[in-house]
Amino acid sequence: MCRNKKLMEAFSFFSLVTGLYVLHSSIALLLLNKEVPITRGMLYPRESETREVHSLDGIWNFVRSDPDNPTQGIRDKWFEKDLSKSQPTIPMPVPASYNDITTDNLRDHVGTVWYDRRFFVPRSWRTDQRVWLRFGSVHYEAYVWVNGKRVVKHEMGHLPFEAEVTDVLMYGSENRITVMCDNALIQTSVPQGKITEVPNDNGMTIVQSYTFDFFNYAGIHRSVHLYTTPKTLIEEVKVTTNLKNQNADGEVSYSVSVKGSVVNEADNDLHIQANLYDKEGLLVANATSDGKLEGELQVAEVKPWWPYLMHPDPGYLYQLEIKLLAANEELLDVYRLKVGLRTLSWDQTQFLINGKSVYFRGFGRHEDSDIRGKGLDNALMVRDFNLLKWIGANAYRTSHYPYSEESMQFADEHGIMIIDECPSVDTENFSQELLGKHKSSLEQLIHRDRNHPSVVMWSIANEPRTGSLTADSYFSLVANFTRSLDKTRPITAAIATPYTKDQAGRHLDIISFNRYNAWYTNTGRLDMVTQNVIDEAVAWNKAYQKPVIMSEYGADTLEGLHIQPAYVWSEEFQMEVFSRHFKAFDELRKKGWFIGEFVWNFADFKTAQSYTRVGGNKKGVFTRARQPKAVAHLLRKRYFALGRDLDQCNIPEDIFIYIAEWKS
Ligand code: GCB
Repeated sequence: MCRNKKLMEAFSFFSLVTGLYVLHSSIALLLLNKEVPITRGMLYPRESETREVHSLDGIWNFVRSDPDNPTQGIRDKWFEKDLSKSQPTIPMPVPASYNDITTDNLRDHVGTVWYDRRFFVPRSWRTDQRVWLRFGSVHYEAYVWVNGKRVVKHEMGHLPFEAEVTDVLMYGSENRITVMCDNALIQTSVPQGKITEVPNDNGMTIVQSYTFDFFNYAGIHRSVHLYTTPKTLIEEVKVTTNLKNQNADGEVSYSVSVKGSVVNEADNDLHIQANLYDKEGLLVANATSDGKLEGELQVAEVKPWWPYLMHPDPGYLYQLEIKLLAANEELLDVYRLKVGLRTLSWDQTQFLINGKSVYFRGFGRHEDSDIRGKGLDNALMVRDFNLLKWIGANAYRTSHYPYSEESMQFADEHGIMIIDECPSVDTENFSQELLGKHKSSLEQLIHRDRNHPSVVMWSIANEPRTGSLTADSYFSLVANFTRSLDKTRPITAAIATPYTKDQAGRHLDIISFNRYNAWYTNTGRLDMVTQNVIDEAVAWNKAYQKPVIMSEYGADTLEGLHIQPAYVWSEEFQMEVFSRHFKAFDELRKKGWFIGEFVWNFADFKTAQSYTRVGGNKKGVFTRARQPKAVAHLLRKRYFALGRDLDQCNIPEDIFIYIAEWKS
């Protein structure tokens, strides 16, 4: 009797919880489509006859705030004088994450840190021009002062921000820049995290948690520049391209916005002279626009931008020169940028570039390396592109945030296609405030990257929790907002929610799914990979009738660990997991709508501490030091074999080593 009562109680509690869950997922939170701030300016700093660029990279002074008193520096106005006058400072490289630089535990610091340095501004800069201060990225939130005056505040890592500092600088003299950076992630930041206060051996302490696995590196991650522009300047350039007559002719449409014009827009006599040069520096097209500051350039016998291995001359770039001229033809400002001419299109089964169907062979990646963390490092970037080309990849996804502008330019040059992802990871607890920030991250990303030929798709999230009705309306708003900013590229998101529960796929143009067969599901069961991958891809396609990509698969692998027969964490296991996926992909390719495979991950990377990680996430095909694991050689054979079969590329001579003369 008593036992039965307990059972009844347990049952009714269970029904209550289930009921609440069902209620929660069937009532969508009402989300409104509110405006988000629109980014202005922010052209990548480039020198020209009207512009100078000065780098502030180097060794800065650094202070870690007391985690229990993160706002002390603001209250005590540390920005009013050199930091060293308020606190003992340590040297800190810029750009770099601060976490792995010192030998004490700065790594796990939560809250604010401070940077400052002095810099000289030449007397010549005083004359009739503007000076701008631009950060490539500070993670996560940044407050910036120049000579004690606050000039800008920016929230969101991995994206640039700038401020005009003309009036706060002292010319012909030394100046001071102070930056406060806060790495705290909360439920309404992008990405999300949680801050809790928990007891430790000394009382209470602040703990940062987050659901994604990559380490929350922080600091001034990319270069800091000062640059000058004329008073009336080219503020923005937007470029779209098109190919015509079976790719024989090309068209570049440009539109420019100008800041600081003295006359009002309507009777403005400013105009744009646009010149397009080929790689040899020959002028191939030019146009002079009227007061609308926009126009088209027609390019005969165009050399289209092609992805690596899809054409013998991939990544062909022209140089677009934009000259802003006054009514009397006086040259006011000049800005130059590289432009690749290509078309993108997609339908229910395929994605095409220049009219040719694309099969993506790529990677999910991270900006991550020893010591620097997520700090920009040109040596690492160039090494990574060498490895991408060596292995025959034609694409990567900027999992799980925007990568450096320098790497986007490099991808343009080398013909590597990019699925450009905003910093929304494991998105959950959908709220109006989060929606605003998420949209803003996409707005900033698209503003920054819209002119890159390498960017072929936007990824609006990684593994969002898309099982609820709120997710349905949330992603409908995010996807439509993205489309309103750029109609020329398709939209995807890397989804891990089972297709039976997913509410976001219908809002996408291309379905990407992440799944770890034989790793997180059916661990060690190599016999449970191929059919599961086929079945899941087929089900996604059936559910939405859209092209499908497998955007993540893989297995953690400790380089040098060999176990035969294959066993989890060994090099043999990683190779077998890959090969079972290859088999599934080849079956899927025959179906006509499966358009790409992306390994997780390009290289091993650092994670938060966890008992599932030995020194970080080891699913890399390359080690963190960028050396190949055994699987890299296998993948290289596959990627080149696909390149040969699909795009008739040449196979590198060293790819098949001599073994023996085969007798048939
Ligand atoms: C995933 C995530 C990725 C992780 C990966 C893993 O699904 O998208 O960020 O690193 O799994 O290895 O757990």
